[in-house]
Amino acid sequence: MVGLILALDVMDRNRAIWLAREVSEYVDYLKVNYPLVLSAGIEIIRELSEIKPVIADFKIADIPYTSSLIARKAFENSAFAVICHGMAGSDTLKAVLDVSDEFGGEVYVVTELSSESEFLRKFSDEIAMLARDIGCHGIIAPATRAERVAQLRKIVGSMKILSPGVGAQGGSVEETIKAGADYIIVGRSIYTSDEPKAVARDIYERIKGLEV
Ligand code: NUP
Repeated sequence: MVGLILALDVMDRNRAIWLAREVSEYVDYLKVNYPLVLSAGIEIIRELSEIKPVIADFKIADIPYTSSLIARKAFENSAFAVICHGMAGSDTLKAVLDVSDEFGGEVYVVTELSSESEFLRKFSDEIAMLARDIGCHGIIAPATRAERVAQLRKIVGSMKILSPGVGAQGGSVEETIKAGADYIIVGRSIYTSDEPKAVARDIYERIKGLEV
Protein backbone atom coordinates (compact mmCIF):
# COMPACT_ATOMS: atom_id res chain seq x y z
CA MET A 1 0.00 0.00 0.00
CA VAL A 2 1.45 3.36 -1.05
CA GLY A 3 -0.28 6.67 -0.64
CA LEU A 4 -0.31 10.40 -0.13
CA ILE A 5 -0.41 12.51 3.03
CA LEU A 6 -1.36 16.19 2.87
CA ALA A 7 0.74 18.47 5.10
CA LEU A 8 -1.70 21.20 6.07
CA ASP A 9 0.68 23.97 7.09
CA VAL A 10 -1.81 26.75 6.49
CA MET A 11 -2.70 29.22 9.21
CA ASP A 12 -6.42 29.50 8.72
CA ARG A 13 -9.02 27.03 9.94
CA ASN A 14 -11.46 27.51 7.10
CA ARG A 15 -8.77 27.19 4.47
CA ALA A 16 -7.50 24.00 6.12
CA ILE A 17 -10.96 22.44 6.18
CA TRP A 18 -11.62 23.49 2.58
CA LEU A 19 -8.30 22.05 1.38
CA ALA A 20 -8.84 18.80 3.25
CA ARG A 21 -12.27 18.34 1.69
CA GLU A 22 -11.02 19.34 -1.74
CA VAL A 23 -8.30 16.67 -1.89
CA SER A 24 -9.82 14.02 0.37
CA GLU A 25 -10.36 11.43 -2.37
CA TYR A 26 -6.62 11.45 -3.13
CA VAL A 27 -5.09 11.46 0.34
CA ASP A 28 -4.90 8.77 2.99
CA TYR A 29 -4.05 11.03 5.93
CA LEU A 30 -3.95 14.70 6.84
CA LYS A 31 -0.91 15.95 8.73
CA VAL A 32 -1.11 18.96 11.02
CA ASN A 33 1.85 20.81 12.45
CA TYR A 34 2.36 23.76 14.78
CA PRO A 35 1.53 26.48 12.22
CA LEU A 36 -2.06 25.28 11.96
CA VAL A 37 -2.58 24.10 15.54
CA LEU A 38 -1.14 27.30 17.03
CA SER A 39 -3.36 29.34 14.71
CA ALA A 40 -6.62 27.41 14.81
CA GLY A 41 -6.43 25.58 18.14
CA ILE A 42 -6.04 21.90 18.91
CA GLU A 43 -9.73 21.28 18.11
CA ILE A 44 -8.78 21.50 14.44
CA ILE A 45 -7.50 17.93 14.78
CA ARG A 46 -10.97 16.73 15.75
CA GLU A 47 -12.60 18.65 12.92
CA LEU A 48 -10.17 17.37 10.31
CA SER A 49 -10.51 13.82 11.61
CA GLU A 50 -14.06 13.82 10.32
CA ILE A 51 -12.59 14.13 6.83
CA LYS A 52 -9.51 11.84 7.06
CA PRO A 53 -7.38 10.41 9.89
CA VAL A 54 -4.98 13.04 11.24
CA ILE A 55 -1.29 12.73 12.04
CA ALA A 56 -0.17 15.27 14.66
CA ASP A 57 3.33 16.32 13.60
CA PHE A 58 4.35 17.72 16.97
CA LYS A 59 7.90 16.31 16.67
CA ILE A 60 7.70 15.45 20.33
CA ALA A 61 11.19 15.66 21.81
CA ASP A 62 10.84 16.29 25.52
CA ILE A 63 11.35 14.28 28.69
CA PRO A 64 9.05 11.26 28.88
CA TYR A 65 6.49 12.84 31.22
CA THR A 66 6.04 16.04 29.21
CA SER A 67 6.09 14.08 25.96
CA SER A 68 3.30 11.85 27.21
CA LEU A 69 1.19 14.91 28.08
CA ILE A 70 1.66 16.28 24.54
CA ALA A 71 0.79 12.94 22.96
CA ARG A 72 -2.30 12.63 25.16
CA LYS A 73 -3.57 16.04 24.02
CA ALA A 74 -3.22 14.93 20.40
CA PHE A 75 -4.97 11.59 20.92
CA GLU A 76 -7.73 13.08 23.11
CA ASN A 77 -8.48 15.36 20.19
CA SER A 78 -8.88 12.38 17.85
CA ALA A 79 -5.41 12.25 16.29
CA PHE A 80 -4.71 8.92 14.63
CA ALA A 81 -0.94 9.20 15.11
CA VAL A 82 1.77 11.44 16.51
CA ILE A 83 5.25 12.17 15.23
CA CYS A 84 8.05 11.99 17.77
CA HIS A 85 11.73 12.93 17.49
CA GLY A 86 13.80 9.77 17.85
CA MET A 87 16.71 11.86 19.11
CA ALA A 88 14.80 12.28 22.37
CA GLY A 89 15.68 8.66 23.17
CA SER A 90 14.13 5.37 24.22
CA ASP A 91 12.41 6.52 27.42
CA THR A 92 10.58 9.30 25.57
CA LEU A 93 9.55 7.03 22.70
CA LYS A 94 8.28 4.40 25.14
CA ALA A 95 6.26 6.98 27.08
CA VAL A 96 4.62 8.19 23.86
CA LEU A 97 3.99 4.62 22.73
CA ASP A 98 2.26 3.83 26.03
CA VAL A 99 -0.14 6.73 25.48
CA SER A 100 -0.77 5.76 21.86
CA ASP A 101 -1.59 2.20 22.97
CA GLU A 102 -4.31 3.52 25.28
CA PHE A 103 -5.96 5.16 22.28
CA GLY A 104 -5.14 2.52 19.66
CA GLY A 105 -3.02 5.16 17.92
CA GLU A 106 0.31 5.08 16.10
CA VAL A 107 3.74 6.65 16.65
CA TYR A 108 6.06 7.69 13.82
CA VAL A 109 9.66 8.57 14.58
CA VAL A 110 11.79 11.21 12.88
CA THR A 111 15.13 9.62 11.97
CA GLU A 112 16.76 12.54 10.15
CA LEU A 113 15.08 15.65 8.81
CA SER A 114 14.63 16.24 5.08
CA SER A 115 16.61 19.46 5.54
CA GLU A 116 20.37 19.59 6.24
CA SER A 117 20.02 17.77 9.54
CA GLU A 118 23.78 17.41 9.88
CA PHE A 119 23.59 16.30 13.49
CA LEU A 120 20.74 13.77 13.23
CA ARG A 121 22.30 12.22 10.14
CA LYS A 122 25.10 10.89 12.32
CA PHE A 123 22.62 8.83 14.32
CA SER A 124 19.64 8.22 12.07
CA ASP A 125 20.36 4.51 11.51
CA GLU A 126 20.49 3.98 15.28
CA ILE A 127 17.31 6.00 15.71
CA ALA A 128 15.57 3.79 13.13
CA MET A 129 16.77 0.65 14.94
CA LEU A 130 15.45 2.00 18.22
CA ALA A 131 12.07 2.85 16.69
CA ARG A 132 11.88 -0.68 15.28
CA ASP A 133 13.05 -2.44 18.44
CA ILE A 134 10.61 -0.75 20.80
CA GLY A 135 7.64 -1.26 18.50
CA CYS A 136 6.91 2.13 16.97
CA HIS A 137 4.70 1.99 13.91
CA GLY A 138 6.75 3.93 11.41
CA ILE A 139 9.55 6.33 10.69
CA ILE A 140 9.91 9.64 8.90
CA ALA A 141 12.65 9.46 6.25
CA PRO A 142 13.80 12.20 3.86
CA ALA A 143 12.46 12.29 0.29
CA THR A 144 15.25 14.78 -0.36
CA ARG A 145 17.74 11.89 -0.05
CA ALA A 146 16.09 8.87 -1.66
CA GLU A 147 19.20 6.76 -1.04
CA ARG A 148 18.63 7.25 2.68
CA VAL A 149 15.04 6.06 2.34
CA ALA A 150 16.38 2.87 0.74
CA GLN A 151 18.98 2.38 3.50
CA LEU A 152 16.47 3.03 6.26
CA ARG A 153 14.03 0.58 4.62
CA LYS A 154 16.61 -2.17 5.12
CA ILE A 155 16.72 -1.35 8.83
CA VAL A 156 13.01 -1.02 9.56
CA GLY A 157 11.72 -3.97 7.49
CA SER A 158 7.95 -3.78 7.14
CA MET A 159 7.42 -0.69 9.32
CA LYS A 160 5.76 2.25 7.60
CA ILE A 161 8.00 4.85 6.02
CA LEU A 162 6.54 8.34 5.60
CA SER A 163 8.64 10.66 3.45
CA PRO A 164 8.39 14.45 3.39
CA GLY A 165 10.43 16.67 1.11
CA VAL A 166 8.78 16.05 -2.25
CA GLY A 167 8.16 19.08 -4.45
CA ALA A 168 8.98 22.32 -2.63
CA GLN A 169 12.07 20.77 -0.98
CA GLY A 170 13.24 19.16 -4.22
CA GLY A 171 12.47 15.47 -3.66
CA SER A 172 10.90 13.31 -6.37
CA VAL A 173 7.68 11.29 -6.02
CA GLU A 174 9.00 8.46 -8.19
CA GLU A 175 12.45 8.15 -6.62
CA THR A 176 11.05 8.22 -3.11
CA ILE A 177 8.47 5.51 -3.73
CA LYS A 178 10.98 3.36 -5.64
CA ALA A 179 13.38 3.73 -2.69
CA GLY A 180 10.77 2.14 -0.45
CA ALA A 181 8.56 4.83 1.06
CA ASP A 182 4.95 3.86 1.82
CA TYR A 183 3.63 7.39 1.98
CA ILE A 184 4.73 10.66 0.46
CA ILE A 185 4.02 13.74 2.58
CA VAL A 186 3.30 16.82 0.44
CA GLY A 187 2.43 20.30 1.63
CA ARG A 188 3.27 23.42 -0.37
CA SER A 189 3.09 21.82 -3.83
CA ILE A 190 -0.57 21.15 -3.13
CA TYR A 191 -1.81 23.91 -0.83
CA THR A 192 -0.13 26.84 -2.62
CA SER A 193 -1.39 25.67 -6.00
CA ASP A 194 -4.32 27.37 -7.72
CA GLU A 195 -5.65 23.89 -8.30
CA PRO A 196 -4.88 21.81 -5.22
CA LYS A 197 -7.22 19.04 -6.27
CA ALA A 198 -5.58 18.62 -9.67
CA VAL A 199 -2.09 18.55 -8.13
CA ALA A 200 -3.16 16.01 -5.50
CA ARG A 201 -4.76 13.85 -8.20
CA ASP A 202 -1.61 13.96 -10.30
CA ILE A 203 0.63 12.93 -7.38
CA TYR A 204 -1.87 10.24 -6.33
CA GLU A 205 -1.93 8.76 -9.83
CA ARG A 206 1.86 8.77 -10.08
CA ILE A 207 2.13 7.03 -6.71
CA LYS A 208 -0.50 4.43 -7.56
CA GLY A 209 1.18 3.81 -10.93
CA LEU A 210 4.29 2.68 -9.04
CA GLU A 211 2.50 0.38 -6.60
CA VAL A 212 3.85 -3.17 -6.80
O1 NUP B 1 12.09 15.69 7.96
C1 NUP B 1 11.01 16.25 7.89
N1 NUP B 1 10.77 17.11 6.87
C2 NUP B 1 9.55 17.76 6.72
O2 NUP B 1 9.40 18.53 5.77
C3 NUP B 1 9.98 15.98 8.81
C4 NUP B 1 8.75 16.62 8.67
N2 NUP B 1 7.77 16.33 9.53
N3 NUP B 1 8.54 17.51 7.64
C5 NUP B 1 7.23 18.16 7.52
O3 NUP B 1 6.64 17.77 6.29
C6 NUP B 1 7.29 19.68 7.48
O4 NUP B 1 7.25 20.19 8.79
C7 NUP B 1 6.05 20.02 6.68
O5 NUP B 1 4.92 19.97 7.53
C8 NUP B 1 5.96 18.89 5.68
C9 NUP B 1 6.58 19.17 4.33
O6 NUP B 1 5.93 20.21 3.69
P1 NUP B 1 6.33 20.77 2.23
O7 NUP B 1 7.80 20.96 2.21
O8 NUP B 1 5.87 19.73 1.24
O9 NUP B 1 5.56 22.03 2.13
